[in-house]
Amino acid sequence: RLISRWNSRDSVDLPTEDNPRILITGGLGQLGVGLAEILRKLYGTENVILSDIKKPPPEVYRNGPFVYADVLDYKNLRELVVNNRITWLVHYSALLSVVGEANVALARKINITGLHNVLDLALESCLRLFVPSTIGAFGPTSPRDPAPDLCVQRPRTIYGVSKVHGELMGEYLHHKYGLDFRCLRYPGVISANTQPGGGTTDYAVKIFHDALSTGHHECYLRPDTRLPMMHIGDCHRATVEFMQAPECQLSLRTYNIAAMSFTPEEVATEIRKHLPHLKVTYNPDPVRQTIADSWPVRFDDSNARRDWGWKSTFGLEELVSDMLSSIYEKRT
Ligand code: AKB
Repeated sequence: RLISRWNSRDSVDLPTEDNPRILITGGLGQLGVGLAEILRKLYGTENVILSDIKKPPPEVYRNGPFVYADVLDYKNLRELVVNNRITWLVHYSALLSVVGEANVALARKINITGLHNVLDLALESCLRLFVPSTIGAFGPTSPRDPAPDLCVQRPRTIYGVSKVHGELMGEYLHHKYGLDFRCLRYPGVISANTQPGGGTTDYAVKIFHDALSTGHHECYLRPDTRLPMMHIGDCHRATVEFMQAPECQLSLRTYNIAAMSFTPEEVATEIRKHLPHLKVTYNPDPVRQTIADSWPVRFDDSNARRDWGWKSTFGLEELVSDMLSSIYEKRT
């Protein structure tokens, strides 16, 4: 019996370049569950492991493997990578801009110490490592319209500082030791089924829910605050296409990706084409307004377009009709 069990290991599918085994950290945030669903369709349900420190809702357990993973616990992470033959790691654990400012010590721990664990593990285990960065990695002295891939980056939030640190550490380890580090700077991501957790761009999700429930949205930003935004479908597609891109196509390791830029007033006007009674009042919050004013109003993503063929599909019009119909369907 022992021998036959041993022999049967010959048929174990080992991960290959085209058949990765993927671990997603911080999987219960805005992006993890949706990305896992796409990756599972491409690479097989059992080959994509979602992880977090929280207990997920039952459907997450039903849809595929879910495990506990604490990015501050190196041994726990290493055990997961070794036992599951992981080859790609998508590192979504992070505190966003607003919660980060409210708890700088915790943001430093999760966003910097946690990232160091993931970088060390990726290097040790030869993983392809994806770490998202953000418009928040730019600051008031960066070019704002548009912000190019390479320019001055002096962010004024712990979130931004930790993301620039991540970009630089990943690129350093790539150049020094060949770590396959891949990083995209995401705009504000807009999704119907998942909530963002404590960011400056969160109003752009809440306004849709408010439009369909009470018909009134109180916005914490000024009506003319323009920020880069993206539909979650484009964000997931960019992430998957970038992870699949052959290394020889990448002239950079950190790319901006863009889709659209709008102000609260512009998105409200577009929503009113469907729901004319939407009322928006403005009560700017000093913390969030100062953060938003320090960020770019537009991204230059020409390098991503040239190197690995990035192209967004949702503009403001498509985003608004998709968000309204998806939220409406869920409510009825
Ligand atoms: C935030 O607002 O903090 C995030 C981001 C733009 O990175 N959504």
